[in-house]
Amino acid sequence: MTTTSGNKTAWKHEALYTALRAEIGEALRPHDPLPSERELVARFGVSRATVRQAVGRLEEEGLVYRAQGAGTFVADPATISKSLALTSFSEDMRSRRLTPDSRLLDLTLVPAGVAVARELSLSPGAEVAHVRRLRLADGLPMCVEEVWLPTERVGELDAALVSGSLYDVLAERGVRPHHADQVISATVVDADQAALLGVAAYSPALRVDRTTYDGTGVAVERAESIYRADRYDFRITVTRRTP
Ligand code: 16G
Repeated sequence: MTTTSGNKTAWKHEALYTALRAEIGEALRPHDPLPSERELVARFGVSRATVRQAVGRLEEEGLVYRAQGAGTFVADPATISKSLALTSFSEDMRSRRLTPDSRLLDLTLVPAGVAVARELSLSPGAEVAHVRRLRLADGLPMCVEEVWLPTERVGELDAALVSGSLYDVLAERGVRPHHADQVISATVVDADQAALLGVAAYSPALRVDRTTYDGTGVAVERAESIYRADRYDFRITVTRRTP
């Protein structure tokens, strides 16, 4: 009994989700409002919970976005919305059904230097692997990413290892990014970044500086990512404090 009704609910969810995805791809344009919850309940003969589940899934996939008090709208597919969960570039892209890829621009062992050493709590002379990559989504350049990793904490890296997900490589070595301090700021791209990203020099970009820590609070990565502002944004849920 329970299984049959469970299956029925799952089937209704899938049918509604598929119908909405099709509608988003065909009839609706970016920033158009999605039909209201009540309308969807009536049209598809499903419960409110099913509607919320299907719309929630579309939101997770970045296909729609919610505006507080105004409703749910079709997202602009040219923009990737990044939540503030600690995820990797590869995870972000895959969750949006895009294929992540990288072009390695530099992989060298260098002394940390004063600025990186301060972030990673190392001595300035300590060895770090410097990895600079162009990150792509479905073949389109999305971001230029530079990371500095303390070799004494994460081990040696080679080109083959950083061609895929760096966080997967770290996980295989038992290094698990747990939390990070991030600063997001506005910037413009220089000539080199512009050529890599396929935009004009001085185009707007989002710069994200991240220091990543493992579960014990030890810094394992310093990263600086420059994202094309026309293809990327950050989504933050803010909650009002109750007195
Ligand atoms: C994200 C991280 C970056 C990390 C990379 C790993 C931000 C701002 N930066 O781009 O610090 O090195 O993911 O991605 O989120 P990967 O596992 O796909 O190589």
